[in-house]
Amino acid sequence: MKTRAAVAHQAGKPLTIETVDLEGPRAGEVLVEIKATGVCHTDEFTLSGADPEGMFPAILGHEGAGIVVDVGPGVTSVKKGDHVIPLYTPECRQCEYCLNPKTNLCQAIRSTQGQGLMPDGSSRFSLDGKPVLHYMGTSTFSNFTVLPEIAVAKIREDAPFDKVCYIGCGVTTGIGAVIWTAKVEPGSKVVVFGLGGIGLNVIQGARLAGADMIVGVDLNPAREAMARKFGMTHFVNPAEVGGDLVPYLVSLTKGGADYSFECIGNVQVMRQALECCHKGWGTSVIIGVAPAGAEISTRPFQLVTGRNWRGSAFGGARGRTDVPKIVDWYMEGKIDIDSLITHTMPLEKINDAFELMHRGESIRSVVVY
Ligand code: NAD
Ligand code: AHE
Ligand code: ZN
Repeated sequence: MKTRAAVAHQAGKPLTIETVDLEGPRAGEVLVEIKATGVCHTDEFTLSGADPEGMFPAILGHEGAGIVVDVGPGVTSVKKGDHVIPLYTPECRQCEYCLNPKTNLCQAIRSTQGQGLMPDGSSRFSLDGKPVLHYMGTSTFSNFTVLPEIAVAKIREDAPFDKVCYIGCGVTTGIGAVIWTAKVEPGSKVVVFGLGGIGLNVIQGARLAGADMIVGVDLNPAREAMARKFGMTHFVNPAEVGGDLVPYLVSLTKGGADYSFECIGNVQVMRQALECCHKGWGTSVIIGVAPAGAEISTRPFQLVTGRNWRGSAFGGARGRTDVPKIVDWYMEGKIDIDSLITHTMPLEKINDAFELMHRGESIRSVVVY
């Protein structure tokens, strides 16, 4: 079949809207009509050329929602007409990782996914007879996409696609990092670095977890109002702190953060996020994705004296199990998604979403097909 898609032909160049060829689903795969997709900073990261796994031409996008329109042989867990959210972290429920409660990082299809291919090693997308690569196993910047059955979460049918698509990455990543990765306890002091599409969801998660103090750190003063609405109690703009940010935050939190979260992808900030944690027990969670070649550093003494450094992918969520629950939380009014979706646009205007992000004007842009 033919499908409209935004194609990334080259790093650093705008996406181009094209009609591409899409092969139907093979065994264990499903064809999904994407109804809406968010644009995450990770899409911009890969498009910029900073992703060591970035390959072109590809169809980016990993924060979608849609409807199953066809299934390949052997598919049993979803059927035509089901509403689904694509999962860049699948859940096969069989691999060594899925069977270990300590991780959500299903590895069943990770190696082919990282090469922009379906699990059988081929691409379903092509243009003028030449293959176009998948991205993060999802390629939601295409109106129709093919996914492995283990990479879709079935969701309730009354959930609006143009809102719950954000659960496909940002919402789950931010809230999940608080409740599943860090397991923040009531009364905690939390510091969040970067108040964009992820950091604001960390703030929302910290409020849900019952944190007492939620400090937000961002260079963009326009982030303060939205962050306060989501539960931030103190705002810090590093550009306005005279001197070193770390002692400032340690003093503000009266000894250091119980938990900090880096939601930017900046290795210098990652160090600050670790070092502002409380001696003896503070835990810092890296969520931000850093460019190829970047490395983190700190004095090992920071860890010897009880600070913990960890990371979180997709908020520690097991997609097929946890994503439908988060959709329920949204539908029950327990979490806010609507306020964070600051812009919507048709696929033809998708490059505007990247411009708005660069200018710091959007929290989340959502493309509606
Ligand atoms: P975003 O662009 O919406 O937000 C980033 C925020 O950081 C902005 O508000 C910006 O003003 C702020 N910022 C930039 N530099 C700063 C600095 N030096 N100090 C303080 N604030 C600064 O991006 P996003 O969509 O929220 O994504 C954030 C990061 O999380 C990205 O690196 C993205 O790739 C990553 N991410 C990771 C996962 C995961 O599973 N680990 C999932 C989604 C996104
Ligand atoms: N490809 C990059 C790393 C990108 C990365 O860390 N991706 C996150 C999700 S970001 C979503 O917005 C993730 O889940 N990583 C786990 C995984 O297995 O990819 C690189 O550095 O090579
Ligand atoms: Zn993302």
